[in-house]
Amino acid sequence: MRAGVLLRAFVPDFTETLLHFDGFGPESHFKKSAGALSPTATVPILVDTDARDTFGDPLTIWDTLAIAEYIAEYTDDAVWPKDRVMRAQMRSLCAEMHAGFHALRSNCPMNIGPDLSQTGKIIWRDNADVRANIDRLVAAWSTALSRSNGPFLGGNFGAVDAYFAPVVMRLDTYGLPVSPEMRAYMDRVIAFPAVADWIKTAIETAVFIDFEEPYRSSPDM
Ligand SMILES: N[C@@H](CCC(=O)N[C@@H](CS)C(=O)NCC(=O)O)C(=O)O
Repeated sequence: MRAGVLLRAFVPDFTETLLHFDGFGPESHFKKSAGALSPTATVPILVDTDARDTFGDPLTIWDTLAIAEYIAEYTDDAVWPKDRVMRAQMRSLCAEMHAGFHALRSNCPMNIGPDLSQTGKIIWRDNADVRANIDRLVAAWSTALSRSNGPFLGGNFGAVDAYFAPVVMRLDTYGLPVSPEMRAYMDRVIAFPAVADWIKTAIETAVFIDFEEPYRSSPDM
């Protein structure tokens, strides 16, 4: 989602290819397709067909943070705040999200579309680590919004908001308790055109994958 949102927000011309998660084993279509493009066989993968690597092959970038930085350089746009101090703070938040919030990410796998608020109530009740992750989000977002004056964490929509978009989706899908200030930020992220378009594509192309959906037995529930 993060790379897809960044491309939609900042790159006028790109093609998106969806690799369905049919499995993560070496024989899966996903692993074979991703492995043909990237040394880690994970997504996202950005291929810049206009740029060549040292072997003359199209340039491939296989990590979200590296993709965000590449888009920032390539577009010379406001992927990061112009202010150096603010830029360092937004980069810190991105790194924190990239490497942290494990309880929220593992207990609440991102799922666009279904209402999993009943599941969210049980997760909230039983999982102190998830509650601690959300406490940290309250502090992080509130501090960033008051420093930048909003409407997004670093002022204008940027890499840090794309980074937190999957977190916003988890809080929303699982109906986890958030402050009014967080809810207002979440609504602004969800309504931002690049995010709204990514969500629309996700819903249109959704396939039910049981091993990715621990809380549903079918697409209808
Ligand atoms: N460091 C990478 C992690 C990428 C990653 O783990 N992607 C997941 C999907 S969100 C994946 O491809 N998983 C397949 C697997 O682990 O085999 C990034 O954030 O870009």
